[in-house]
Amino acid sequence: MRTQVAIIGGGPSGLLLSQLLHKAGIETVVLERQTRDYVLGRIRAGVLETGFVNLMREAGVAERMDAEGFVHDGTLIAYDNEQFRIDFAKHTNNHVVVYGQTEVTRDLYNARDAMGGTVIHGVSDVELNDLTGKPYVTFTHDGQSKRLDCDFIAGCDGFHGPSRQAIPLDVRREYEKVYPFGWLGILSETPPVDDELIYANSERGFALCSMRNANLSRYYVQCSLSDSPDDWTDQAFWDELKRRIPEDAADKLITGPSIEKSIAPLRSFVTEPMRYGALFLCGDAAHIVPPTGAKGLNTAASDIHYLYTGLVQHYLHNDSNGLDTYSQKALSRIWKAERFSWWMTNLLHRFPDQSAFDIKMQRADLEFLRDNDAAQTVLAENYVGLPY
Ligand code: RFL
Ligand code: PHB
Repeated sequence: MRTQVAIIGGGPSGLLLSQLLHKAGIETVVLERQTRDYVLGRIRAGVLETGFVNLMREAGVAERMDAEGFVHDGTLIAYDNEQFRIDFAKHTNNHVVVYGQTEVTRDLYNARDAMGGTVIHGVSDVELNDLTGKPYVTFTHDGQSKRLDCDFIAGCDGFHGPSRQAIPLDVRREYEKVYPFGWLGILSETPPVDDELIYANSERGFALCSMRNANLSRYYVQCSLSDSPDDWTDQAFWDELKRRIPEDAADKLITGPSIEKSIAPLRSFVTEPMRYGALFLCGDAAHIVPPTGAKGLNTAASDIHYLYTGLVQHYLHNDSNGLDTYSQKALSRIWKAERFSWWMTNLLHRFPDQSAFDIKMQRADLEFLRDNDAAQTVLAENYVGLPY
């Protein structure tokens, strides 16, 4: 088999890249380890920056998102029993769109089917070969060994995939911070407690009220890394959430059975460089943020934007500049999203080793943010997404 761009991983990064390139007349083959149902069963991000929304439009897959996504012009920040609002519209003239990653992925799969794109599910033993010469990917499918020759490889295979590991250790540099807690999340078929998201700092730990649609809510509480979802009954979850959000929100919270419950660890991680020879890393394969700023999926999208424009320049205009500057441009934006997610995580969580002084600093940071327009602008600009 031969293609122009071999894409490893059929999550949102790989599918979006494949769809954009196909529309520009560039051939791709996507290799995905899991079944489609498995990929669609993963409940992850829910907040899209305008840059992501625009890429979905450019890819011709925005119809349902434009009809069903919710535009959010602001967000609520709560601490103790107080609450204030960051007005994105006022500070940035911009907004975010609430539309689940599951739906984004479903729309992308449907578009790939409609265009006859090649997505091969159930591959194993993926190996990346001859990255600085004539690149090719080998893998097993249906019990047979296969070889895919290509010009370029896009490593869109998430944090645990093989692409990042294919960059030699003497070239690769990794930066990591692991946080001493996780997020326990539940999905429930209940109306959201508010029209906007509530990020809450409480003395019992962080909580977040989010949503997917008018009758589907997503809630999180900071939990211990040693907890398992089975330790938490639905009732225990709702009781704990209510203790961490302002009283009026707790009073109007509508609870119900959870339809999904999981724990995600929190990590900041960046690998440099994001290009090695013919290999380009995108999304979680290259970097991870803690979910506090809703940046995971959105940083994946900015990588895809830079790689897609670089590949179009290369194939359609015989210009390699976009590919040559990919790593530098992508990383420059990634580090700012890393900083924002790290800052928001520090602002809103309780840390096991936090001193009384540290808690006062956090409180001062929150009060400054509540009272200061410039500080609110900084948060709003980062939250709606820095320009590409
Ligand atoms: P993905 O979504 O992990 O997709 C990678 C794909 O590669 C496949 N793969 C392989 N394919 C072939 N061969 C192999 N050897 C392979 N190894 C892996 C995988 O099966 C998968 O289909 O990465 P991508 O596309 O870069 O997208 C990134 C986003 O998924 C991610 O940034 C966000 O979901 C992060 N994230 C969240 N982000 C937010 O903005 N808000 C959230 O609330 C939020 N919650 C989360 C999250 C990530 C989580 N992870 C990674 C466990 C919750 C969780 C639990
Ligand atoms: C979500 O809805 O899953 C969500 C929203 C905002 C975040 C993280 C997760 O910061």
